[in-house]
Amino acid sequence: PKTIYRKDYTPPSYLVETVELGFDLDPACTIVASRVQLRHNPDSKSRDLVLHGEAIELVALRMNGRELNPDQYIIDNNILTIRNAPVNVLLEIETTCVPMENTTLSGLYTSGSGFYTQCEAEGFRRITYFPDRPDVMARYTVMLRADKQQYPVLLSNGNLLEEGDLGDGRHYAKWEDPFKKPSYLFALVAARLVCQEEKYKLKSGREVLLQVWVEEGNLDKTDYAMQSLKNSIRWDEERWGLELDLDRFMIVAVSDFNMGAMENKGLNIFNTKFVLANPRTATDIDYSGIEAVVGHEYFHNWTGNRVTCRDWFQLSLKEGLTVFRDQEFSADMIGTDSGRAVTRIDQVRTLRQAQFPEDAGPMAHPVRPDSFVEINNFYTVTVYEKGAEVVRMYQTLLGREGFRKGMDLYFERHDGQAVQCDDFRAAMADANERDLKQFERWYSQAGTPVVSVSGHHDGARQVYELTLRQSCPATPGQRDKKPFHIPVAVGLLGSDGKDLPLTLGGKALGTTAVLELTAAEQTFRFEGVAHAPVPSILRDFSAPVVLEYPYSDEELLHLFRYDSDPVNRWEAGQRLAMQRLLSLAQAVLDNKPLQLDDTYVAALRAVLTDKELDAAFREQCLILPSETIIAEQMEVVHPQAIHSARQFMRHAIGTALRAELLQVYGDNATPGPYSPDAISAGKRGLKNVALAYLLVQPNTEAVKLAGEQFAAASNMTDRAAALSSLIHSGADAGKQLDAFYTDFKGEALVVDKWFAMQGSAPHTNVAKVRELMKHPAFTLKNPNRARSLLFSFCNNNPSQFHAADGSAYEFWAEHVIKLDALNPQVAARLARSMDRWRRYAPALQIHMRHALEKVAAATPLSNDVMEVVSKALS
Ligand code: B3K
Ligand code: ZN
Repeated sequence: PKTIYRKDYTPPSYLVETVELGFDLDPACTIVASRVQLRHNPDSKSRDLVLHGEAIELVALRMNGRELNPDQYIIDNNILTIRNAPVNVLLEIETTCVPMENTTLSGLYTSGSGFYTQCEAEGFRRITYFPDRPDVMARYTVMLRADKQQYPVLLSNGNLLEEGDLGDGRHYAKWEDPFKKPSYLFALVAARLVCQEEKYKLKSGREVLLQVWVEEGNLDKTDYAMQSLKNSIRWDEERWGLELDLDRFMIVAVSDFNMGAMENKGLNIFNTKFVLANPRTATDIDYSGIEAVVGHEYFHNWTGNRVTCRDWFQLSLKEGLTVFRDQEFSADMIGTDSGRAVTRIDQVRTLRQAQFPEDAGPMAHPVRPDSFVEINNFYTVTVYEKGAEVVRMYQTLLGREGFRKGMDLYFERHDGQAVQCDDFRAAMADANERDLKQFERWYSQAGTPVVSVSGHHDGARQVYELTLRQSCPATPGQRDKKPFHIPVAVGLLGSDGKDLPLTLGGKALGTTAVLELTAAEQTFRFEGVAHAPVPSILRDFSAPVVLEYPYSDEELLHLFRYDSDPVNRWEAGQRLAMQRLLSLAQAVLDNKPLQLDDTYVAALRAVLTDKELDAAFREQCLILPSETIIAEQMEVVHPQAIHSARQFMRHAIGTALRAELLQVYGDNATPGPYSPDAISAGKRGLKNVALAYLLVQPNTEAVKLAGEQFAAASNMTDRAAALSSLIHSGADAGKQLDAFYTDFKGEALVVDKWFAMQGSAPHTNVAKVRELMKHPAFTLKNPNRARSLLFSFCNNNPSQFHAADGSAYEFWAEHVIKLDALNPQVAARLARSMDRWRRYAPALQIHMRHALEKVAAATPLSNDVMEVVSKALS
């Protein structure tokens, strides 16, 4: 496999003006006729016309009206080259492909009884020969022809120009996209679908048509997606002054899909998981996922589509920015400060659970990678979530207004262009007349920076000094790191728990100051501080770093009780818990008795019972760091010890706070019709986390409570939570599992939950997973189903996945290989489960290495999986 480097970028030799595509859709053989008008790019020295093509048959190729013989072009390694082409070229290309055999779900494929496409990153070349790179932007016209009975709905990007019958039982539809776009944003859908539609008035007064297309029978699950779409349109107008540029905007749900959704121009294609919801089938988390993803894809229309990426190394230009935008959207939809904080806490959790480990492992890469083998492996938490943190830091440094100015300038300069991360940074800097040169390191250096802080109080001079030191661990290919430009938001708490007014260099800064750490070490002197304060550092998680500060238990308890910054208040609780979890895990290893101190329990009790606090925030405070996050804190990882420690602690909390948990459980019922709003969802979340604490181990009272909740639940959130608590406790839940399956076997997304709950339950060992795979509803071919069982076992059930005999690693290897034959992108995701193998106890490492080597030796093996396992082994 070939490595592609960012430094090797060259501009395209030819630019495309217009593309006319004709499709004769047939699952067994689709004919694609393409007429492409190209012109030599004056920025390129080469006159070689380069087209990509993969897994397609070339039937005919004409240039400027003349048929080309096979000796007039070269096809090598999926690249078709016409040497020394004229300045103006009209290409007419005819190709065929086989959608029904396309299990990769990239390019044109069938799902159920319909046709769908996925072109990002390099799927368009699986449809026709084309310069399939994002810096080639063109206008598209698309003619679709298909059997009318089987495929009554024919959709593509932009506006519908005409449709009609062809006489032979087939019909056609002609679409035109008025906007230039890169090929990765092309889409078509031909299927038997129905839609919920609505006319929507933009602020300008223009009316647009909104549609959500689903399979018949799912029309009772489209309301929330439609509502989220309308909210997204409104929010983009209000917060950023960005208007929908098309007269029609469509969302299509498909059940076979590699990821969450895709922002094709005017025709977003979604995994059903992020469209379909009603109270009976979807949980609160599903609802908020729908809101976020509908928003995310819609926001791409400006950040990604109107302004796109020059090359795939710039992926975070659109993804980091668009994740930031969807995060802000979700936060604004809740509207309260504490609601915002809860969304922020969730983001911090994701970073620690997935991004920090990625940044510390064999696949570590900068937000803007320098090289890749397979670009699909770089749709990562680093590019997306760390990328969003990088965007957020601009806003923290420049303020909301300054950030908005930068955004405005970015669109003013680059609308209609394919640009680089540097262009975004330049817009931010220029609009604010700020030097953001050093900030570039957030794009070029991988790894999670560590900020170590020490405090010193000088009572006589009434000065409080904070000294900040930064460093960043080595990552593959990057040994030495230069200092980052890090915004560190800081507050100081007095002994009464109140924020002190902050003064730095004679300047009053309110109660939270954003310190700009740019050197390896810097000291900041706060004036007028009479008594030693407790510092609240990295408020609102102002930078994606690891913060080290030698907090005492007393200081953490103080912050956990009083910090006015809810994220740091939660963080103090997490630190208190982590210290205990790590000592407990050590005690397990040393065969020492386990104990949990009353101080911690009392602090938790105070938060749990504080009715001034939102239920959602209390819920967050109750959730202990995950086994994965704990593992990242250990020199040598012992998954079973971690599991035992965490279970012990949860059990101890559940026992000590039994009365309060029962009280909270009762107080947070949500009677009446279901609503996914944040207040109601927060109550259900708190109630269900209380139930889980009461049911760490099976006991008559809690089993009864969960059984009753399961039977009486009027919504999926409560029903799934009850069932999950039962299964996770190890109680006999056979009856409920059967009932759940029987009730929902017609709802694929609910069956996914049924598998996922079992896959992640600590009593589910690899033998049980193998047995579940024999269930008639299981299939590896559907990515959601494969993820529901395999990924939840391999990623969310560490104590079983890391079974001492290595049997689960063998299972992993076997299924990475099996999946790879069907769908390399999904297989490569599963391959990532082994990223951190070098940190495990030596006995486990031996088994892990074997499993990795087994995968690496398999033939054939996709570049996707090869890249992941070879980096893991190297
Ligand atoms: N842009 C797509 C992701 C495409 C993934 C290709 N392997 C979805 C999104 O980020 O909105
Ligand atoms: Zn995206």
